[in-house]
Formats: sequence, C-alpha cells, structure tokens
Amino acid sequence: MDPEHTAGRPPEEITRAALAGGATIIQLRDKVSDKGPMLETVIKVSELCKEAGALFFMNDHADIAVLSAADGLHVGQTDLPVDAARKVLVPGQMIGTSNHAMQEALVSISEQVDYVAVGAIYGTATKEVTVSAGLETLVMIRGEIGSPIAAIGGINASNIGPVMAAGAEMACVISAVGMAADPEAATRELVALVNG
Ligand code: TZP
Ligand code: MG
Repeated sequence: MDPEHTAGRPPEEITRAALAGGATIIQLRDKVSDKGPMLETVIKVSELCKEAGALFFMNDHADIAVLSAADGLHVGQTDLPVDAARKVLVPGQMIGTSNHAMQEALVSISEQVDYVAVGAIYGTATKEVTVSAGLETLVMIRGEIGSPIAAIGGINASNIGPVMAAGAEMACVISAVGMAADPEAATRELVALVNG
C-alpha cells in the first residue's frame, strides 16, 4: 500500500479491497506524509488487517510499527540496521529486509530476519531502482537460503508465474493492485495465480 500509487483513492479503500480480494499481508509504504498524519492512516490500515486476519507490516519507521501494533517492520539497506530496529520494536514483532544481491541476502540471514525481500525482479515505474535484481538473483538466493522470500518489483498477473516458480513464498505488488481499476478483482486474480 503506497498512498502515492492509488490513482487518487484513499489508502484505506485500497487496503479494504486488497483484503477482500484475499491479500494475506499488507505493507504500508509512505514516502511523503509527515509522521502525524501517517500514523493515523497506519493505525486504520493495521486495524483493517487485524479484522481480516492478515498481517500488517510498516515500511521504514520502527516507531510507527510499534505505535500501530504492526506485526512487523520492513527495512531497506539504508534504513535503520536490523539490530538497531530490534531495539525499538517490541517482542514478537517481525522484521524483514530489502535485498538486491546475494551478499545482501546473506547478511540479512546472518541477522536472522523473518523474511528476505528480493527486488526489483522486473522493471517498475513505482520506485527509482538503482540496482535491479532480476529473476536470476531470485533463483540464486532461493538456492542458498531457506527463509521465506518476498519478491518485489514490476510483478503483475502476466508475469507472476515465473516468480512463484522460482520459489518465492510471497509476491509483493504496489501498482498491480493500487492502480487497478478494480483493486479487489486484481488481488483476487493474483492470489489465484499464487495459489494455483
Ligand atoms: N522495491 C523494489 S521495486 C519496488 C520497491 C518498493 C516497487 C514495486 O512497485 P510495483 O508497482 O509493484 O512495481
Ligand atoms: Mg525503506
């Protein structure tokens, strides 16, 4: 859930639609809001996830992950280091990292993260990507690690097949749902492809 990629619709609306369509994890990624207004939205999104029995992850901000009772925090390579973020999180909260290459993934594993995100798998207009991982990196990392892998970047219904075939446990999408004319139907289609 990225409020910049909702085609003008409120984050809560996209969240409800994604949950109704069968999404099992929502991550909120807000690169523009001040933390006050951000917290209000995050708490709503976190509550919607709890009601639906889905997990909620906060991106970037350990303090907001705690304040919204998130299930976990997602950090990138230049965000708070994993050990520092853990000092802010409360017991039971999970942590996952963004990884672009094998070496980063191995460091993440040594930090005992709960999942390893790998991207960008495909080209994306949602984020300025400096290092592209590609499917090859996903396959390589899958061969080396047993922890859950979340694939991200340019994934949609037409190209999710190879991502799951490469052994990712999770596929993360922003625009394929957030920008869809019918986000609930778009999610349902992706979930069917993941489970099929
Ligand atoms: N990290 C790597 S690619 C990406 C992020 C946050 C953007 C994913 O967005 P989309 O629209 O699913 O390509
Ligand atoms: Mg980040």
